[in-house]
Amino acid sequence: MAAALLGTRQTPVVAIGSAFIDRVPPWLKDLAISLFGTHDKLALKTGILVVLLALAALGGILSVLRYWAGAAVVIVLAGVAVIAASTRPDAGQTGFAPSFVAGITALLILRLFATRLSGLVRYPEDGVSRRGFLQLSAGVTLGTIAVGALGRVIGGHRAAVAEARDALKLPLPPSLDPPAGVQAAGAGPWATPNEDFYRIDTALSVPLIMPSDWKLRIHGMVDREINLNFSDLLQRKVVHKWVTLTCVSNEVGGDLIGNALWSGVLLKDLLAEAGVAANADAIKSTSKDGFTAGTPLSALTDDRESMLAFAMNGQPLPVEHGFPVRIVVPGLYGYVSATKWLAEIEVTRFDQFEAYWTPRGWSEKGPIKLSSRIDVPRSKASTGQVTVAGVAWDQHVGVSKVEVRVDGGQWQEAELAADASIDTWRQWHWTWDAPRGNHVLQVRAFDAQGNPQIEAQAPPAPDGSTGLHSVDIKVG
Ligand SMILES: Nc1nc2c(c(=O)[nH]1)N[C@H]1C(S)=C(S)[C@@H](COP(=O)(O)O)O[C@H]1N2
Ligand SMILES: [Mo]
Repeated sequence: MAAALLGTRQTPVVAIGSAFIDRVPPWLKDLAISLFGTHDKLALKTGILVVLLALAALGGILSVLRYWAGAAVVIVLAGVAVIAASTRPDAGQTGFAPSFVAGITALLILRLFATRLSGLVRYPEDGVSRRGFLQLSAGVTLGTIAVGALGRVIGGHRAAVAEARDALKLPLPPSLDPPAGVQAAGAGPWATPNEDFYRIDTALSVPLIMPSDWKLRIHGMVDREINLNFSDLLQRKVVHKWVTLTCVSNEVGGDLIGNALWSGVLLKDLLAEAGVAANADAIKSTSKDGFTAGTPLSALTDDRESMLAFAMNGQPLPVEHGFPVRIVVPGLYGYVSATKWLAEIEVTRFDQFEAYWTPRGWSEKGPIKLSSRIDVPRSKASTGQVTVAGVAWDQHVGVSKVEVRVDGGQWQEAELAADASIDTWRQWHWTWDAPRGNHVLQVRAFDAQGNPQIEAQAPPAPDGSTGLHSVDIKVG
């Protein structure tokens, strides 16, 4: 159940089984395959469960004699599962958790049984203890079956979607390599790997959509309604484009920003095909789970290549990032544009609707604000030549200059890495001859027209934070 809720495949049995498969000598693997054929995995799981039952029985017996001896068996067992789960290549950040939860649950249940059983061992004829024990056994059994079944329903659907995702053949970009020269010395990766891409949404459990079930309806103030399924979408002309997404909730210096190579179909083409009414000024996009975003039509029909994206860095969208289809609009914060698990697009007018975040205190329109961030160093440096590096962004406007200053002194121009386009962030670096002591580094950027970044501090609400990123560095 915990694995299903957390969306990880690492149940204790799967984790230990997978770790075991990776470690068995080849002859044993071959023997298992020759004995059990394609049922070798079932055989392994059965074997694990048999060993588990035997150890559980041992733990139970020990716990009646001495609770902690039984508990030790459980702790070792759960510990092995936690280690196995957290060292799997696809462990992620939550892989260890189901085994951990299993260990805690087992300890609690062992405690309940141990108290009931020790009474029964002392007074075998006592009907009350006997009934208590039987009731507990029945309760634990039923509870286990119920929770397990629920976990299987949730997890099974997720697994089916993951499998369908793995099996997709998508029109992919010719190369996943970043354009030449965009990486600045010392800065973090210019292209954000999917696993490290920030995730922000209101979905407590992610919508699980089979590509074969995905449908999009484009309607409202249009001449012709368009209905698309996933294979219709893939038949269309596909573009690949690097775009930096940013969340309006990003604090100054924050990490709710990521840069990826998106593949998809231009919204401009679809909207032209639908025939948009002259007095329409917005689209309201709705996700499978009911989130809505309101986006100015102008940002979808101009030359910025806003798209219905189905791939991210050459892979089908990860489920958390909107599988199978989301919107990507360069230059606008995610909350007004980047609808994941897209289900519907209504062409309309801003005076006709309110999108999800508007009545919750966020601005109706959300162009991204010019910002910059220091990535290295963040807290310490040694005296002498220190590389100061980071990113600056003003999507769909562009960054023309970045400056750094130390302890409020003169602004010094940093060196800019190459610009992939005005729709991505731009890296910069600057070499600092760092003297011993505590210092404050600050950065500011200028947009393509030479306007400086807003220095006044403002919080994210209602339309994006402003202020300069400062870091305190201890040099020594
Ligand atoms: N369906 C849905 N799409 C959504 C959201 C959401 O809550 N639900 N959040 C938006 C916000 S606020 C942001 S910043 C981006 C984040 O996209 P990411 O999680 O892929 O980084 O998705 C946008 N799309
Ligand atoms: Mo966001």
